[in-house]
Amino acid sequence: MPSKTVDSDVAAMTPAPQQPSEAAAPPETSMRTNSIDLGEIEDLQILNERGEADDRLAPAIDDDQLLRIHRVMVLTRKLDLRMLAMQRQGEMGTFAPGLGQEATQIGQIYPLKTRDWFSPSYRSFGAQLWRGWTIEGLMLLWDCFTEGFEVPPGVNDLPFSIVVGSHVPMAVGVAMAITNRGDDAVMLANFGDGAISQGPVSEAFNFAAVYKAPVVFVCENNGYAISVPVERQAGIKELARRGPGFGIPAIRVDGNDVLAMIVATTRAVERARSGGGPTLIEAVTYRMSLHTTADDPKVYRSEDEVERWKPKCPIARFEKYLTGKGLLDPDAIERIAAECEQEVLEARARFRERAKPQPRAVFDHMYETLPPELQDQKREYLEKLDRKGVE
Ligand SMILES: Cc1ncc(C[n+]2csc(CCOP(=O)(O)OP(=O)(O)O)c2C)c(N)n1
Ligand SMILES: [Mg+2]
Repeated sequence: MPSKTVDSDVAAMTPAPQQPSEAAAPPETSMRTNSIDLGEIEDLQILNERGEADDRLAPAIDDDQLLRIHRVMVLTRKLDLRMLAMQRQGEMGTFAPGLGQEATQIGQIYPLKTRDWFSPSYRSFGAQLWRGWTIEGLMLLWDCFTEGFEVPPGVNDLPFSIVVGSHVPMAVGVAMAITNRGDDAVMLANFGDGAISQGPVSEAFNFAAVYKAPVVFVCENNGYAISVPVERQAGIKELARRGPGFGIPAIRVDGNDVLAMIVATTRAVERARSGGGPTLIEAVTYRMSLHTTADDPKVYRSEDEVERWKPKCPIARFEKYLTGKGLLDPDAIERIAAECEQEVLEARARFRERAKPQPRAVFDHMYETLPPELQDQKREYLEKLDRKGVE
């Protein structure tokens, strides 16, 4: 790589070269430098904040599908806001809102076929809705009922893990198995800007590159890993740059632009399906809400920063675009929002029917055969419930 400048500290630390003989004069380019030319990385935006599309780049999607994409984005937001309210009212467990990441979610999942695989992080219920998870199932999941974690029949998704980044090597393993079986499917795994610093994610990148696994990595860069801003997470501004060092082509996408997400992911899925191996997509977005309901972001980020992201709202932007195409108008936008709200409330009623605490089941799901010390604890615990008359 050609050197551009020589950093003075590095020059000072570099041992003085031995006096060269005339014949063995070192070529100038052998001088050590820490000035690294990182090269270009592709950036993709199709819809600007005014909802105007770059027609040369916009994907050909028919009107029904565009409206379906919009509806699921709105449904995702309604579910998000409702679960937050339920948590605040004591009706929901700790949960991780995805407010502001709806385009990243629906855009990445749209190009997948039913036979493809999806390995999500915990902040992925928008994509899960698209894949066929039910709203009440997701409510059960976040309220810690084990049946909520059951993958719906016919859906090729893996359950998520809270251990940050731990699912990514497994996703690559599934992708390698797809190749070994000669199947025509791809795996898409998503994870956060914090997860990309985890060792297993680098190991997963390496395996995927070496074995040309049919996998798409989507790094949802929402600016924060709990309270750690991305600037303190990585020494590079563009996390997409992590890809090329492993031999993985990468692209940086406006994650609040659903069309750009669809185009980038479609390209990556096609590459994976045709034997071209993995792609890394960095989706640049923003976590508008809390890390989880156990978090208060006011203690580590400014209100101004959040305000600056509001005009980039992925739903408002897509609505402007669809309005410009004559597919939506203010009445339709209001009607769809009301229908989605109603859908969530009806699902909440079904959730309430099923969300019955099962105190007698607390020892049931960890071991097939309980170790002796836990058998003792279970007996004591059940006796206590009997004494208290708890069913
Ligand atoms: C291995 C591990 N370390 C720490 C945690 C605690 N933790 C939970 S979420 C999180 C931040 C992850 O940030 P990021 O990957 O950016 O995803 P985001 O939450 O922003 O979607 C951390 C540190 C964990 N769950 N697992
Ligand atoms: Mg993050």
